[in-house]
Amino acid sequence: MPSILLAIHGWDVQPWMEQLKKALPHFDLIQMHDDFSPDRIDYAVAWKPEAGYLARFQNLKAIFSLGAGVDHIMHDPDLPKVPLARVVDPSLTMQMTEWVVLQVLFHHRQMHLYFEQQKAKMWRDHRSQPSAAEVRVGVMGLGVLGQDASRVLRALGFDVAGWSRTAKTDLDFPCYAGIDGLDAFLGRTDILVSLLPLTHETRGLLNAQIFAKLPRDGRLGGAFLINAGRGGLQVEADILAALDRGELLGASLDVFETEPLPLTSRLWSHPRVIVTPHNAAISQPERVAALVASQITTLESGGTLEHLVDYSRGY
Ligand code: NDP
Ligand code: OXD
Repeated sequence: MPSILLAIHGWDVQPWMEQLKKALPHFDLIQMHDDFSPDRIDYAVAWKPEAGYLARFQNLKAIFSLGAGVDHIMHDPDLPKVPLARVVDPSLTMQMTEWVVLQVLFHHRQMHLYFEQQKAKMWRDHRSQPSAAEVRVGVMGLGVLGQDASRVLRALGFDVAGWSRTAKTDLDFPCYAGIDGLDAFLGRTDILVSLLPLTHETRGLLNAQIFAKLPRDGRLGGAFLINAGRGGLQVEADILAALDRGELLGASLDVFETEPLPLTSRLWSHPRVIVTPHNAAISQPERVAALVASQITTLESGGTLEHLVDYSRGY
């Protein structure tokens, strides 16, 4: 009977155990604290495993990230180089699109201002509201999540462009690629949305130099940052400084350099920052366990895995 190890930190293991048992009734499910021989393990399902932990399983055939991102696994220098698959789930994608659209609309419709006014019982229409078509949204990362968010933002009428590592020729909106395309992309972006993976190339990318290149003369009167990729993409001190200088007029952040966001962070109380607790799109055990089960069943019957991570790219 093949064995699956649940290498899960920071999440409740029980729902994963229950759903995997349901989806793979003929597999042995093993938890980290169980007494077992490492040679027995065929597969690992993982969320934030400790560095070095997976190296002891000599007969591992594949690792399944329980999230769409894999930086929480890839950071391990001793990671066994077996196929690593990640989550691609239409329901998770839709959750992320909802979150991104909510944040874009929040800034587009100047909701900070109206929340403040409501507190003061003030009835005041500030200035004409630009139409979505007048607002330039720039989506960094045109993968599964970035493309879906772009699709819905475009359906709402926003003037969307995208940026990715490699050039895209099959998308029907302006796309920029690589470092060479970055300045032109930023120069036409009022609302910057980051849906990038965290890799050695993207770490710290959302920094002061980038914010300084965002236009201040757009119809919203300045630029906004929205990041749901990973906290390691952003330099939080630079975000706060850019907000203080007016280079950024607002920010929506779901991910942080340190999670949970420390109580001492000024981001918590900044009047122009929206903080959500890394829950823009959550992996649901009942859905993700079924996807993992289908991948394992395919592999066991001689097929190939989908949604594999490219170790050389880091995502
Ligand atoms: P994909 O792998 O499908 O897409 C990644 C995109 O980023 C691709 O378009 C890729 O370019 C681009 N990219 C990667 N490196 C670079 C670079 N150096 N410069 C420019 N572009 C780059 O990932 P997903 O869309 O599925 O997910 C994106 C991230 O979202 C995840 O890695 C995870 O960190 C985060 N996430 C956050 C969640 C949350 O709740 N906050 C939930 C789920 C995911 P190319 O197209 O050329 O390959
Ligand atoms: C993910 C996440 O990567 O939840 O799926 O952040």
